[in-house]
Amino acid sequence: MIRSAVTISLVSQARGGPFVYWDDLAGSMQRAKELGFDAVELFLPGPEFVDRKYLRSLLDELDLSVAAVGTGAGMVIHKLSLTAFESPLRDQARQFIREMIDFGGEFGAPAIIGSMQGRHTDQVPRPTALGYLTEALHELGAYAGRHAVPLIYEPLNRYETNLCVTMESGVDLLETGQVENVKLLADLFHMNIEETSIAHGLLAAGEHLGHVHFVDSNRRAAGMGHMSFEPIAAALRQLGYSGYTSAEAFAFPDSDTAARQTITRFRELFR
Ligand code: LER
Ligand code: MN
Repeated sequence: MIRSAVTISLVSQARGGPFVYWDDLAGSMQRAKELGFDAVELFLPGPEFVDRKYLRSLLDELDLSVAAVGTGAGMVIHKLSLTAFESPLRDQARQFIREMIDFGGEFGAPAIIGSMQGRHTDQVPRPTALGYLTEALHELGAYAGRHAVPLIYEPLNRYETNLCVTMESGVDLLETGQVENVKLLADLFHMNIEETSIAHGLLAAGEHLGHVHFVDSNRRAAGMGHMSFEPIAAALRQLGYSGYTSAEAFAFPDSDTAARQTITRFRELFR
């Protein structure tokens, strides 16, 4: 069964970004529960930012799960990247991600590599960057396996990376590199920019699909843009997808309205 999740960001440097709830962890989790979400996806400044016992107690009390944890703060705050020219920055990026894998793993949640993939540049040509990325996915995928969770890799749109921007290129990266225990994240916003057809993109991801960012064409909550969700839901059903569709969307016009709109559209499509 497909499960619902909603994002919570505690990263002040990412203000204005596509996260539904902000700042107040306990209050946001309470609202997620009241609205009927199964889980929360957490975007944190780092692995030590939230006390693990406190988070465990909130999850138990509210009967919520953690769908995934983001690692983008490594880029936003520390300017780290798995494909940086300077090798210490690449090493620190891996270390940051390992620590986020450990954090998420404690809650049965995978870590997501999105913006931490970086991009190829004049200094780091495409084959070199793809080599760094593949090597990192090998190591970090195996590392995630210690917690019995996958690692999640997210193709982004062309304005955020020039490495993999479609599901097909993500599949190619994983298969050519023989990378194990790494799944793909299908972010419908990025796909709306890059894919010929979002449904075909999902089907191309196939068994590699591990997570979905559920959002409309304009990055507002599902139902507040011009995305055709029926073919998307049909493709997910055809795949037998049983992971999360997680609302990574702007808090527009406000967090509760975006969350309520998301869960309403989720129920229409998947329940
Ligand atoms: C992260 O999930 C994402 O989609 C990126 O656009 C954030 O930079
Ligand atoms: Mn995303």
